[in-house]
Amino acid sequence: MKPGFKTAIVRKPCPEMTAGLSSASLGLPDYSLAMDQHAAYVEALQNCGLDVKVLEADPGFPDSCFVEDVALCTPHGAILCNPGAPSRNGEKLAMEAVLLSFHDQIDHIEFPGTLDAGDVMMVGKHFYIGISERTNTEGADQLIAILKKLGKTGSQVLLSDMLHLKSGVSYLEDNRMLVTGEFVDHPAFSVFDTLVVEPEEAYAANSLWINDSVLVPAGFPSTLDRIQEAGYKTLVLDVSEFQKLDGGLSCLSLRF
Ligand code: CIR
Repeated sequence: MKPGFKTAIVRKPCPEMTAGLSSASLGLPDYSLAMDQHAAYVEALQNCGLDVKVLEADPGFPDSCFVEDVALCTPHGAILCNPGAPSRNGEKLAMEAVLLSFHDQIDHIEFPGTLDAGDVMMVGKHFYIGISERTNTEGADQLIAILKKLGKTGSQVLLSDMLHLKSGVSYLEDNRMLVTGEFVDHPAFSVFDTLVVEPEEAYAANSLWINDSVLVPAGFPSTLDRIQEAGYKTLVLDVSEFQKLDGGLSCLSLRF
């Protein structure tokens, strides 16, 4: 069954985002343009029928607009992650309070486990968990135990190149998945119909299904064509300033 999201949580970028983590070599983000792009992103989520809770910018954490990494929201409960980058770990404190405004209780990933939810991809009741520089096997094992309690399952996928699992694979529902790089022909995803994203457009593998629409980053025409040919309604969004920090469309929100 498709998830049918009702709510999203986002956090505005802060001027300090120029000090965010990056491996992209695309230059520093322009804060003012990032704010405009973020506002357009919020509007797109609203156009997909979501009620969007917009959190104020947190200048103490340059990467804090990438809320996806800090929590995992499932249809049956929320989990506070333990982000693997030291400069981002403290983002979880503010997010805990936000999650508790939606849930009576939440679960936690704790040291020595680390887990960024950018490494977690939900496919119905099953969750694929990337083992990356941010997410370790202890974190993944803790998450699998929590998921079991919630009536769900999880499995681990070892990453070699990507920052996060969802940097290279996105589930578009209906058994269909966008894949690029190390995930093309990956045995973990062999049961899915895959739409392969060419290496030149690898960033667009992080496109985002929301309630039968797919948000696609601007500037990746062949991936856009492929998604449209598969029958999806698409919304194209320019997120260039977040790409400069290795962040994509999924990273900018929590959806549940
Ligand atoms: C980071 O390196 O943590 C941020 N600059 C980008 C996070 C992107 N998040 C994601 O892929 N889920």
